[in-house]
Amino acid sequence: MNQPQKIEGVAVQAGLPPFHGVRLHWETARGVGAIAMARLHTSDATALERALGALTGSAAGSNERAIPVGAIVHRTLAEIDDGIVARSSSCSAWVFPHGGPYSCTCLREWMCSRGAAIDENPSPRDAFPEAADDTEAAALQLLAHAASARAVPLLLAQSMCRRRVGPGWQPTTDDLSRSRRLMHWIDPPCIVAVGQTNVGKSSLLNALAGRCIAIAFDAEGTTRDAVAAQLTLDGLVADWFDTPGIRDDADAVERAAHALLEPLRRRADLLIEVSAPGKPCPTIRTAGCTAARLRVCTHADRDTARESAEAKVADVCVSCTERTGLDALAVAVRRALIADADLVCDDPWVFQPAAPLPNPLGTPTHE
Ligand SMILES: Nc1nc2c(ncn2[C@@H]2O[C@H](COP(=O)(O)OP(=O)(O)O)[C@@H](O)[C@H]2O)c(=O)[nH]1
Ligand SMILES: [Mg+2]
Repeated sequence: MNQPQKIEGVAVQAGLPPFHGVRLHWETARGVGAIAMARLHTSDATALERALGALTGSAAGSNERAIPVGAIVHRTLAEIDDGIVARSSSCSAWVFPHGGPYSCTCLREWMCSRGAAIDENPSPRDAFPEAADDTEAAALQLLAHAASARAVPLLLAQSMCRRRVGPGWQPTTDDLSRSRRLMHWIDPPCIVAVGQTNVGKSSLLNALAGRCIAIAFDAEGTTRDAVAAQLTLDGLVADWFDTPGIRDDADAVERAAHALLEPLRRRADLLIEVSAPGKPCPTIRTAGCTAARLRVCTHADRDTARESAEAKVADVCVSCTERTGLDALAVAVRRALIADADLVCDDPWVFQPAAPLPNPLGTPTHE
């Protein structure tokens, strides 16, 4: 009964798949990334040995390629990818494959088809048993999902912040609002650019991205669907949506595209109201839209631009063709979403679970 046998070069108990008893949790930021993080944990060290053996093609126990506690090694992963395996304790290990969504999906399916159980929502303490306290565990869990690198120092400081204010600290409404804004470092905020046709909305996205994502052309109605890209603006990773221009004589297709965009505008964290000299941004009334707003005037390269009514009321003036004003725009965007004061406040950040919403228009192109 249950004699050891060889499957794919790995000693396993007959009848038991190699990942039997192993829980798998992906701790990775949404979107495309360089490196993904998966955590394997069990209540039984032999089960983990067996799983790691199967994953890395090394036999458990006797094999010299077995991975001892504390080791960090580079291995082939199920002949799907290669990556780093770190054995953090007898019952848990981290696997760091490449972050491409396709190879991550293949690896996850490979492990699940061999008996691994997906851990959908482990508590921070379960996910990070090595953390010194609950705050550090929660901070590490958010860190693993953080889209923006600027989250790192702030998250790492949280354990000390908590100790400083003591156990009796109660967050005020301002603390909760600040904490919500700080979550933009974790889940990319949704930024939607709106305005008349031909003011430079598509050119603005292209200028910010540094490449052609949206077609910019001086025929009205060129952008008929929302086009999205993930941009990093003053260190803040954000999903930027370019939308069709608003005009009175829109045809049926354009009007339908606008109706489809209503949920996107409602979901926006920031509306960029784009104008150009002589072309103000129409008033955008969206029921239930609580987004912050930023007024951007394009065509700053034109001689008369500065004197225009649109430039005078704009928060930022840019030239998409000369690429001027883009850094100031990036800072203004970050400030509209996360205030400067939020960055220097040393009171605790009250964490909410990272729960990224799927993009209504699919995964944006990654910048
Ligand atoms: N000179 C100048 N031309 C611009 C600027 N922004 C956009 N344009 C031009 O304006 C036209 C319309 O731009 P587009 O981005 O398609 O506008 P959209 O309809 O709002 O998306 C194109 O010919 C662009 O090259 C700018 O800042 N300066
Ligand atoms: Mg356009």
